Amino acid sequence: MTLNSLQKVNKAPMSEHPEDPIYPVPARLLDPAQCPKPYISSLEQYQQLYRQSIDDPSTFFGKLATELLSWSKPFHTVKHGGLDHGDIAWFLEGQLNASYNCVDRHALADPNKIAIIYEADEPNQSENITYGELLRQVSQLAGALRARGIKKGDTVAIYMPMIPEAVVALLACARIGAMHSVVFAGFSAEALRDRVQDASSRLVLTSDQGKRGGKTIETKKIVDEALKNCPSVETVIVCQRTGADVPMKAGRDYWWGDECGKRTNYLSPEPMHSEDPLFILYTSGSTGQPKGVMHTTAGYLLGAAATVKYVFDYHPGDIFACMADVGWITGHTYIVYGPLALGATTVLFESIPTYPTPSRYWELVAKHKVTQFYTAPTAIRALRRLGDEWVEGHDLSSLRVLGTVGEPINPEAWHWYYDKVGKGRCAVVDTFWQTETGSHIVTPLPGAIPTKPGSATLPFFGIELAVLDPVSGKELEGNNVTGVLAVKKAWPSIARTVYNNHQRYLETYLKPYPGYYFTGDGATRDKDGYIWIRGRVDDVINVSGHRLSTAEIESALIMHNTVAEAAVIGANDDVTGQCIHAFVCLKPGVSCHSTDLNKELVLQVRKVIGPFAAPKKVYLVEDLPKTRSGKLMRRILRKIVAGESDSLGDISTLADPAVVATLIAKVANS
Ligand code: 6R9
Repeated sequence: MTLNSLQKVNKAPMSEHPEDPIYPVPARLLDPAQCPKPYISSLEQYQQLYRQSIDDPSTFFGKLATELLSWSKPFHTVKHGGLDHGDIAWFLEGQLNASYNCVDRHALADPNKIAIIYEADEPNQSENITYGELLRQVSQLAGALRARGIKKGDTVAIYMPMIPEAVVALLACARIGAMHSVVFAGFSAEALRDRVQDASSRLVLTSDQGKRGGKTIETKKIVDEALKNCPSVETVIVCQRTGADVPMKAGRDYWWGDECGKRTNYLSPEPMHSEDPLFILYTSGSTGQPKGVMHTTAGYLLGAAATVKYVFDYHPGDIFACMADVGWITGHTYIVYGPLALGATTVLFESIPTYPTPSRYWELVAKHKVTQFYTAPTAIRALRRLGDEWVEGHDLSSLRVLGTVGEPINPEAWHWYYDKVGKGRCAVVDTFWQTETGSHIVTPLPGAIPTKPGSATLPFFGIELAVLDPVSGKELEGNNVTGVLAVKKAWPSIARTVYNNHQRYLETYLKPYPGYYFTGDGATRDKDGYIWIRGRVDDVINVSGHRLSTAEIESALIMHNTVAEAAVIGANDDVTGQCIHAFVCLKPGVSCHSTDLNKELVLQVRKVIGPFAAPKKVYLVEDLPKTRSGKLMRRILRKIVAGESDSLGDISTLADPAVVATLIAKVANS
């Protein structure tokens, strides 16, 4: 892996309000007349428990796993292995089933309790699904999967819109011990194909179409296109979202309703070992090839449940609303597994924050009396821009905890969230974590940890952080240090491997700094020991909280028949955090002045990866800045786009330093 860490760790203070006070825990949260008592209600209590979790993880997590999860066979050994050898294992002899934990035990206790509030694309179409109903639906689909030959250890791809059946799909796989591999339904046919092939998925769960923000998405058509080249797929089960007439391939495609209708309403869950895989989820890294990050059953589920309990301070009766898509890790952990493991009511939101108006989120909160609300800074920034009038006049008094995730939150957006949405009465939790960490690793606890706008604050239980010098790998002790963020010991929900490529797991996460888990993010530990995440130090771009690799976008561009070479960088963007700028060199003889070609290249990326990866700007250029050994210097492009051409640093190693002036002119004129 090549790390540009030194240049990329942004040492400038993040907060534009250095005089900002520390925000104490809102008094309302600690007032028993107004709110349930937070599980962790003082900084001292957090510190004491945190110490225990680090000094004696076996006792701490052994107790938590017994309290929060139901086991069909108890574990005896809490932890084994670690970061040195990449042989991490937790709760070794134990057996449990994730769908039992997320459905059965709550359905048995109270079948009428609402598990899912489905807030459909059109606001008047919401629907409630009880735990009893969820158990029937999960059992039926699990039975249908089995009847189609899916067994423990097989992979099932899920490419679905945000409808209740998507949640049922994850849980049905978990019920029979099949690994799910959810592919975000914004990915293109080609991206879906690559992920289906990599995981050798045997069956695909999908829908006829999708609905989002009033638009129709041709989900099944995309699946058909993808499956032209996926010999491992024997069966496709299609759920009806719109009832559209979609082509069904005889002998391969079956209707969800027909398949489930034939099955019994109860199917017993497959007992799974703690370390049996639960799912794979693809994420972008430094190379063009996405990684199938694999999570196992017990540790992941414990991380999910424990963070919903402590970070969101979930209490029985709360209504939990995470606005992410189930296609990303945030949806897996905080729409499905975490809330359902605790028997919560979870909101499944099919639409977008601005449909039909920018009040949609706040109408949803008022309508369902949401207590915990979780979204991304990009949504907060976009809504803030549209004006306060959209948030005013809605009854948001049910809210206690406001979460953010996906990228650093700038203080302006934090303040708006805290003041306008939370009315100063709610805790804002800026939760830092990753697909690979499974659940939050640096985050405030609402009743205990005072916050600073823009800081993810302090580590969650069991997370021993280190800020490392990016070059020497030495740990930077004490406060007021900036480097790369790493974790010193394995915790229950850390990913165990990259599907079919353990070597890549070791090389990406454990070998860059031996003995540590490397996050790929830069971070500062400030004078009070608070963590400020500085963004990725590898070639990953974060657009609206979506992780994209420069290499992946570049290879999509190069597939276009006019393109000789491409270099992609992340530039700052007021709404999406970062956006993509692409520098493209055309093949000899291709004219570089066509605006149509610009559009075509953007379309090319949409087609190969998906609309969310589309470059905001494409520059057609004669040459790219390269070293004499041919290494692309993206750093120079980043500086030029950021308007920092006067501080390009050493460009003497460039094969042709004259390229720089041409690029500066090109960017200035575009
Ligand atoms: C959960 C999720 C992970 C990357 C991560 C970092 C960025 C996530 C953040 C944050 C600053 C936060 N990130 N949360 N940066 N503050 N609170 O987003 O997973 O899609 O794997 O992305 O997102 O750069 O490394 P994933």
